[in-house]
Order: sequence, then C-alpha cells, then structure tokens
Amino acid sequence: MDVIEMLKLNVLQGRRNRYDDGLEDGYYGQPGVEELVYTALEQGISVQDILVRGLGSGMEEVGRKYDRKEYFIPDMLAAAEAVGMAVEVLEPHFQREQFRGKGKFVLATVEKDQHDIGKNIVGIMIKGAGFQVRDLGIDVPAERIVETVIQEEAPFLGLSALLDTTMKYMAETVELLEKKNVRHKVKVLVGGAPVTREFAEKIGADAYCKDAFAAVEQLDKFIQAGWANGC
Ligand code: B12
Repeated sequence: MDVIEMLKLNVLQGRRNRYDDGLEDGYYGQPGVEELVYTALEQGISVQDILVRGLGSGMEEVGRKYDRKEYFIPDMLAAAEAVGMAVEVLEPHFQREQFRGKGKFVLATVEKDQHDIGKNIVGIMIKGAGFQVRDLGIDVPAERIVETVIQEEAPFLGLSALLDTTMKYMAETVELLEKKNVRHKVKVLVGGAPVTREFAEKIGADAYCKDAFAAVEQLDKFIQAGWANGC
C-alpha cells in the first residue's frame, strides 16, 4: 500500500498519530496521519496530492460510510480531527510568499455551520496558487464577512456551506453585499457538498466550484479576464 492509500486508511480509522488506537484493533504504534504526511512530503509527493487524493478522498469515504450508517458522529469527528491536524502540518509547506500578488481572498464557512475541512483545503490551495487568503473560520455571520471584504478591499470572496439549513446564509451574504453597495467590487465563489451550480446562479454568486482545483481554475479565469486587486 502506498503512502496516499495509507493516509486514506488512517483518516478512516480517525488516527492522528501512532499513539491513537483507531476504530479497529491492531493499529496502535503504527504511523498515523501526522507521521504519514511527513513521509509523503519526504517522498516528494505534492501538497495538492496529499490534500486531495489522501485526506480529501479519505473524508469523502467517511461521508459515504456515515450515509450508509456504518459511521456515526464520533467517528466523523475523529476523522475530521486527524485531517485538521494534517492540514496544519501541511500549511507551511504551501506558502510561496513571493507569489502573493494575485489579490486578497476572503474565505468563510457561513453562519451556524461548523464544517471546515473542505474550506481549509480550498484555503491552502488558493494560498499556494498565489492569493492572499484571509480565513475567517466557521460559523461566520454575513455582517462580519461583508465588513471584512470592505475593510480589506478584497476582490474575491469564498463561502462554504455543508448543511441544507445554512446555504441560505450564502444568499444573505450576497444580499448584504448588494445592500452595502459593494457587490460589483467582489467576485463571490461558493462551494460545499449541498451547493450546486443552479443554487449559485439563483443567489447571484459569480461561480460554483465543486472542489479546490476548480476554485483555483476559476480564480485564474477571473484574473485572465482582467479582474484583480480591487477592480
Ligand atoms: C466531517 C463531517 C462533520 C464534522 C465536521 C468537522 C469539521 N471540522 O469540518 C462534524 C462531526 C463536526 C459534523 C457535524 C455535523 N454534521 Co456533518 N458531515 C461531515 C462529513 C462526513 C464530511 C464533510 C467533509 O469534511 N468532507 C470532505 C471535504 C474535503 O469535502 P467538502 O467539505 O465537500 O469540500 C470540498 C468541496 O465541497 C469544495 N468546497 C467546500 N467549501 C468550499 C468553499 C469554496 C469557496 C469553494 C470554492 C469550494 C468549496 O471544495 C472542498 C475541497 O475539494 C459530511 C458528509 C459529506 N458527504 O459531506 C457530513 C454532513 C455534511 N454533515 C451533516 C450533518 C447533518 C451534520 C450535523 C447536523 C450532525 C448532527 N446531528 O449534529 C452536525 C452539524 C454541525 C454544524 N452546526 O455545522 C450532513 C448534512 C446534511 C445536509 N445536506 O444538510 C452531512 C452531508 C452528512 C449526512 N449525509 O447526513 N459533520
């Protein structure tokens, strides 16, 4: 099994490091997600591959298991913690300070939503692509998001929602941008498992992105079209 497969397996087992037991017996003492991330980096595997093919794909499988009622909330939490820790280890490896010139990107998980794994992956990838990311975290009210966009004069905003019940706060945020008369100054990207292209269009967002790669591609398209740095 290669290191990416082992990463996926250890996300599924919810093992942060070698001292975690895992959901099944027999793992204690073996490398967990933290050690495997270091091994992958040593092997020259890219941060994108570690994030998307290893951690992201492991979390997607966790989601499927939860849907099939094979996993429950504590299992999801253990997996999420393992991924969260790996993301922290990876972050410094994906900072290319010299290429930060593509513009500011404000990023947030909307109000009443605490899911942040996908958002964090998007944040790291966008940072790596040369944007200056201002991550406001989870459960962020529309007022705070819009205030930050205005203060930072950010040309890009990314909103994440993982719950049917919180998608409406994306719409609220876009409406507030209109109300404050700054909607024309910022491109709004939306994403998260329940979000669709149709929903994005309906609420007047500029783009729906199915994953972090799509987000980077979309941002580059905006820039090629002449949109950057507070247009
Ligand atoms: C992990 C998880 C949790 C963890 C979250 C931990 C964390 N730190 O994030 C915990 C255990 C806390 C949790 C809690 C809950 N969860 Co939950 N959770 C999940 C799970 C299993 C995985 C989500 C995930 O991390 N996916 C992996 C990442 C990599 O994928 P992603 O988030 O989709 O992100 C990618 C893209 O969507 C996109 N993207 C995401 N955001 C953005 C933003 C932008 C700007 C862009 C461009 C792109 C983009 O790019 C990302 C990377 O490629 C999903 C199942 C699923 N199928 O999604 C359920 C799921 C989202 N949860 C669900 C539910 C119901 C809950 C709870 C209400 C459960 C409960 N009864 O308490 C609570 C709600 C808590 C809250 N208020 O937010 C439901 C939502 C159902 C719905 N449609 O509304 C799901 C779908 C499970 C299910 N099938 O029922 N959850």
